[in-house]
Amino acid sequence: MNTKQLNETSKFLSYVLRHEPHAIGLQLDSEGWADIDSLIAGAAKDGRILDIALIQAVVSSSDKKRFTISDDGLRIRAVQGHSTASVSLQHVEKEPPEFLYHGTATRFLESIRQQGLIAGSRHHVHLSQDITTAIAVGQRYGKPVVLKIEALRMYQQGFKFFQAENGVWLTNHVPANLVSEKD
Ligand code: HQG
Repeated sequence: MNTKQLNETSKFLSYVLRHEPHAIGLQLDSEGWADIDSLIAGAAKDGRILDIALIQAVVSSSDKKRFTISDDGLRIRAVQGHSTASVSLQHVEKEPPEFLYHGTATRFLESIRQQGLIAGSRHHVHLSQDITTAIAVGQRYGKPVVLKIEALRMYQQGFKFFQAENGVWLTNHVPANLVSEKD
């Protein structure tokens, strides 16, 4: 198992477990769980050979702990990042720290200044507690810029915050007046 194979499989798992389970005829329950045998069978029909050892290696090597396997070893899910309507994961609601960060690309700034942060196709806006993560996230779309969110103030105003199992912070929308560019 090499890094390339792990990365490609991780991308494939993100695709079917977060966005398009139907692409391989896979059913996810409302908490995002998929049966691992069905995942392997569906992937095989699509010409992608997976086995449990490869899946376990992807789960344990994921830098962001993107996936978890159930205690009985039979099911797998992505812990956040979904866009598919078949999943409505009940994340733990939590009081956030004073500030959270969001990495984006400079070309989105004008629109963010007007609309605030919106979830787009995913179910939530994704925020991180550290700036390094935010820079890496922003870099995926162009020249990165880190935005500082007044998370605790939002919470005190009644906005809900959730934390996924892997530590990623989630909220539904961040109003423009509580976002500033981190200097
Ligand atoms: C931007 C990765 C214009 C937003 C990361 C982002 C994350 C706006 C893009 C996870 C906007 C959406 C999610 C507005 C937000 N106008 N653009 N009003 N509001 N945007 O990929 O947060 O590696 O859906 O800034 O670590 O970038 O996949 O969200 O640039 O946790 O596990 O719209 O994906 O995790 O892009 O990334 P995305 P994201 P994984």
